[in-house]
Amino acid sequence: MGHYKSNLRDIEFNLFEVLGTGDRLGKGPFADIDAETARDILAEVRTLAEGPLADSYVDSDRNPPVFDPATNSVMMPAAFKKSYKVWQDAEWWRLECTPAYGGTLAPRSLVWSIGEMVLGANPAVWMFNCGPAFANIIHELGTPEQQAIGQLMVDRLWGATMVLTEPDAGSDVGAGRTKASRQDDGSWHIEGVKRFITSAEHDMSENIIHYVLARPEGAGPGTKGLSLFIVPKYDFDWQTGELGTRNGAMVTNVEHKMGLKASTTCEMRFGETIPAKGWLLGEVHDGIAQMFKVIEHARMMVGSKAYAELSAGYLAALEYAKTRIQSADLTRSGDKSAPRVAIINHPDVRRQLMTQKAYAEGLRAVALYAASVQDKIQVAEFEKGNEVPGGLADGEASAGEKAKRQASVDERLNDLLLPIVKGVSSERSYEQLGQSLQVFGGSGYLQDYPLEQYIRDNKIDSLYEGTTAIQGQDFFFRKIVRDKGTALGALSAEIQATLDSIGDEARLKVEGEAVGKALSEVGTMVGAMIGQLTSTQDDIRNIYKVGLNTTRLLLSAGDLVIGWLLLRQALVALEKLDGNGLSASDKAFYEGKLAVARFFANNVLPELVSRRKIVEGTDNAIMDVSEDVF
Ligand code: ST9
Ligand code: FAD
Repeated sequence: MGHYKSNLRDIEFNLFEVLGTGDRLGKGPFADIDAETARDILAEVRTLAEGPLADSYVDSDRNPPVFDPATNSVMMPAAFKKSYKVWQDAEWWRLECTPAYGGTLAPRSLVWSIGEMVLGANPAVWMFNCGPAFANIIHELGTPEQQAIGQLMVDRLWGATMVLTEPDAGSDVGAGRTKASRQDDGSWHIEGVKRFITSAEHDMSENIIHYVLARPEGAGPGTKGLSLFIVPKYDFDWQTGELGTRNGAMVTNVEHKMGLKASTTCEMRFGETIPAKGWLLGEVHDGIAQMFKVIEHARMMVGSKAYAELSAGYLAALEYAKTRIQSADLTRSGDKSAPRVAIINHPDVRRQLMTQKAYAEGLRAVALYAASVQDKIQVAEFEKGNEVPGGLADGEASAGEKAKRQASVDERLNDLLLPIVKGVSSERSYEQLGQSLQVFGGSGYLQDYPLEQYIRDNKIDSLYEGTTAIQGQDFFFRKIVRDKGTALGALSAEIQATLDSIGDEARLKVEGEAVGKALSEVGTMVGAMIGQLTSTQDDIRNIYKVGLNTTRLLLSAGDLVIGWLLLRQALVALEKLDGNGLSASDKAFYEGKLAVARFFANNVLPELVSRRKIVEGTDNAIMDVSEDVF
């Protein structure tokens, strides 16, 4: 038995009992996958995840990839290669791949459910295997000639990378200095140094396609001056895929890092010894917008990875807490001869476990909710293709127009949710994994259990794909202010609709009131921050007040959405519990949903009151002191 424990029951609960994924299956864009097939796929992926994919997780941490500077190559651990091959052979990655290249269109909520299990079992397997998903970008944005490259990437299972970061351009991608110069044959030569590039070298595919941001000669500063180039490791025949000469995109170092060691993190030098030849994606200079299509996908992946690891950590801690006997029950602590009990009986351990459960299941609920919004966008896009034109009275919106309007709200809602999925999931998962380890006592600190590796592997999630600070700023400035509150309004309306649906249900009164109060607190925080932003007209330094609160707002909005979704799940659970014929395990599962919603409402959501007060009372005191004070 490997290290990984999935929670397929909860995944299926989200998909089929709460989010309505089942209703979208077997028709429209998802005609090829009905609900039964989806359940079969999930079960098969779980078997792989808990078995052969998880098998190499520990080994590749202790025996990480080896870099050979003489040949600029990397040897992957044998055990990892075995897991990787199992995943490639299973072909479930085709659900991430456009039908144009031989994939099957699947709802994103199903794809990310599968993703959760693979990412929880062995995250590097999913990451190395992103080539087919990257190929979608070429299909969508490439020229007709370039689209052939995407097909080769899928057919030959080439690897792929996203190449943004440079030594002096991390969060500030626009500071990148890597340059591109056009050649007479229409290709480009790339020159510069990139760092921290995931999957840039390995020995598991014959070729790797790098998606590189570089600045064409004469282009302007900042992100808007960057273009996106397709730069292969080996040159190749665009029709047959036959490999040609080695291209000048070289890995010159592989980092030694805290965790996630199976995933290679590479320094890359372009055009240093031989020219690094590439092609401008779509023959248009729109690099940052094009790259954000990859980034949005990758941010979803990172958020899913983060809570997948927390979920596994929580389930491991839960199992340990039921078997580890230590100390007497608190009610008998004065009695030295009282029987010793399993630690799950101690109130403080229960507090820790229930907080972990709340965040593990709550963050899953948030990610799958975002994914279900993506499902709706997929359906809307499909229906747009089938739209019946005109023939309506003045002022009457066609079904197509209505669908279009809704699609645009859904797109904005998805945009609003992404920093929550990425930023909140990574922060809370890391924080709570510390608590999972705590449940193990000193044993958790040993390599005998997976917790210490989970924590090391998880830390990266709040750093890459935009640090939490960047997610907080994205959430407030772009997803709320620039959006003029449209998506936030749509989300608030959904939360309010759940509150309204509670009606007279006394059993969820406490939870409903807590979520209602949290909604109002977050609304007040946003209002206060918009006030601070507006007051920059009088004093530009007031922008610091906003900057002091963007992460706080992001985490608070995350708690609100978690509280809301746990409540929504509790409503479903209550209905099930009121019915007949539940198995013992289902009864416990649904009762767990009520317990966790109540716990979160009583123990976490009230914290939003003090966070709102902090936001309202923010001044510039720490911006006014000198650096020497720190
Ligand atoms: C990394 C990788 O860390 C780690 C893991 C890799 C794992 C392997 C790969 C797996 C991925 C697989 C993907 C497959 C692909 C599948 C696709 C399927 C179809 N949303 O605000 P401005 C754009 S990689 C959308 O002025 P600044 C927008 O075009 C390294 N677009 O920014 C905008 O123009 P406009 C990750 C956005 O001040 C333009 O940018 N590094 C968004 O110039 C300029 O916007 C990072 O993530 C958005 N949220 O630059 C960097 N935001 O406004 C973090 C901006 O006209 N830093 N755009 O629309 C940032 O994000 C900064 O905020 C910044 C600031 C660079 C954007
Ligand atoms: P910096 O930008 O220097 O940030 C340092 C600190 O300052 C952070 O806490 C940050 O939040 C804060 N900060 C910076 N700017 C601001 C601001 N404006 N406001 C508030 N706080 C701010 N990159 C790729 O291109 N491709 C990859 O595949 C890839 N994979 C990676 C894999 C690993 C293991 C690692 C470690 C990194 C990877 N990265 C990759 C790079 C990653 O995306 C960057 O590390 C990340 O964007 C942060 O940049 P930085 O490390 O330069 O930190």
